[in-house]
Parts: sequence; structure tokens; C-alpha cells
Amino acid sequence: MRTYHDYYKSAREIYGRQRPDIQMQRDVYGLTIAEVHSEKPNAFVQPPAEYRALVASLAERIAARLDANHAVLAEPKDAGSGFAQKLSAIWDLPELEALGASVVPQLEETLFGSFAYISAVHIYRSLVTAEPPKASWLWHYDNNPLEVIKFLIYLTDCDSESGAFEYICEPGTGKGVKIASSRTGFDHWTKPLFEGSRVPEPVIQDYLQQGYEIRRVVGPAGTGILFDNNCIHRATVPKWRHRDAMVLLLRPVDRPIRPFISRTYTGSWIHKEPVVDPDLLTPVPKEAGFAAGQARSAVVARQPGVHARAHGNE
Ligand SMILES: O=C(O)CCC(=O)C(=O)O
Ligand SMILES: [Fe+2]
Repeated sequence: MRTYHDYYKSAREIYGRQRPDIQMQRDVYGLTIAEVHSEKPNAFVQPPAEYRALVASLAERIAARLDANHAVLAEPKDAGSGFAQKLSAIWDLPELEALGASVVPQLEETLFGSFAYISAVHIYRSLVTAEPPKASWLWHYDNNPLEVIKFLIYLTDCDSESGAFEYICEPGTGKGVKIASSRTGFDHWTKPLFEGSRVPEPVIQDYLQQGYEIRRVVGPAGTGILFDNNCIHRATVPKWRHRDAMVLLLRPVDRPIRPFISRTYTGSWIHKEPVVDPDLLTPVPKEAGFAAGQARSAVVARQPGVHARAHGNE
């Protein structure tokens, strides 16, 4: 079995041979957090002309399902949490393929220097709730292999009181703060540095005292956050309006993966993330209870809501 690092090295060589036109200076290791705003150019993704329309259409389709509590994942283990509604099916959304087609080839060129694979898509609504924050609503990092990148896209307009993504950033540079991953491949796959890969409050306070800042990402639907998920981050609890969002989990791959989304190789909530073996391009169900057939199109009441836990922590 190969480590993620070795796998990536070889994936870059393969891509470099196929795309000699690209002078690839960058790699994923240099990325912390890049915000993607339509009005401001960034180094990685230029939203294409049809981007706004695609996001609007996708957002509408998803909102209709979430409003009706249709195809929302019920995770009985954690009934009682009112934090999020998770959409169970991500494979029947035509706009998702189009979005992948507009974003992934750009990231292959500008970030990975290799082909990239959307290994999972997570779609969810952060609900307005008075419950104390938990799971991804607490400071955490995802403890994923270093080559795993997330692209989060807001599907609803998001101001500072409606569930904005937050991260800790370095004064001056605005760079995110990475925590060392304990899962980088078969030879290094252990428990995280901090339990549950949650970052304890005293550690956050320490950063703030040193001059680090908390930054909230706000913007209209379509605003994106491209981030190394080992940077300290969290979702915030919406105070007055829910927030719908979609997260593409991306990693290097040694061949072009087209179409970008498929039932065969794109995972979602019910699948394990990450997997130890980078050569494995098949989603692995999280636990026996969620094996084939258990990805229900359950109709669950808003209260109790659905389970929410820090993504990628299990
Ligand atoms: O929903 C958010 O703003 C944060 C999500 C998150 O923690 C993640 O995708 O790793
Ligand atoms: Fe996270």
C-alpha cells in the first residue's frame, strides 16, 4: 500500500506527462484557506459564467427537499440534535456534475498539479437553534491526510449571523493555522493530537493572545471556501436564518475521473472519510448499520433533527 504522499507524487508525475503545457509550481501543501468571492479574483478558481445560475438551480432543488424533510438522513444514534439536516442522496442532482466539471479541472491545474477526485459530497442545512454548539460547530480540524482538500460552497446567502464558516488566521498574512494530521497513510494512522480533533478553548485563546484573528466568511450564495481541512475552523450556529451548504471533498488521483460524480465512486454522509488506502476509489460504508440499503430517504421531523458531528472524525 502507498502513503498519500507517495501516491500524490506519482499522480503529479502522471499528470505532468499528460499536461506538459502546465508549469506546475504549486502543490496542495501550500494551501491553507482561500476564499472564493465572485467579485474578487483568487489564485485557484474563477467561477465560470454559468456558475451563478448553476448554484441557484442546485440551491433551489436542495432547499425544496430540506424544506419538506425529504431525503434527509436520519441517524438514530444521535436523535435530539437540532443542528443540521443532512441530505442523504447526492447522486441525482444534475447541477452537481456541471459544477464539478467547471471547478475540478481548474483545481487540477491551479492547486493539485494532478488529476483530482471528488471522493465525497456533503450537503446540509445548518439550522437556527438555541442548543449549545457541538460537532463541527466547535473549533476543530478534520485530521485528514495532508493531500485532502475541501471546497465548501454556500447555497444560501450568508451573513455573520447566519451560520458563517469561521477560521483562525495569522495576523498579516491571513493564512489559516494547520494542526498536524495523525492520518497520513498506512504507516501513520493513529488517534488525533487533540481528542476528537477538537481544538480546546485554551489553545484558541493562546492563538488570539498572540495576535491571531478569527475570520468569518460571509457572502452571497455561491461564495466558496477552498481549504486545507487541517486548518482550525468551525461552523457557527445561525441566529436568524438557516444556511445551506455543500462540501466537495477532493483528493489527488492518478487518472482522470469523469464524470465527476457517480454512485460508484462518489461517497457522502454514509461513507467513511478518509480511507487509509489512496488507491481505493470506492466509498466505504461507515458502519454495518449504514450498509447498502440503509441510506434511507427517511422523513424525519425537524425536532428531533439529525445527527451532526465533526466531519471526518470517526
Ligand atoms: O459548515 C461549515 O461551515 C464547516 C464545515 C466543516 O467543518 C467541514 O466541512 O469540515
Ligand atoms: Fe471541518
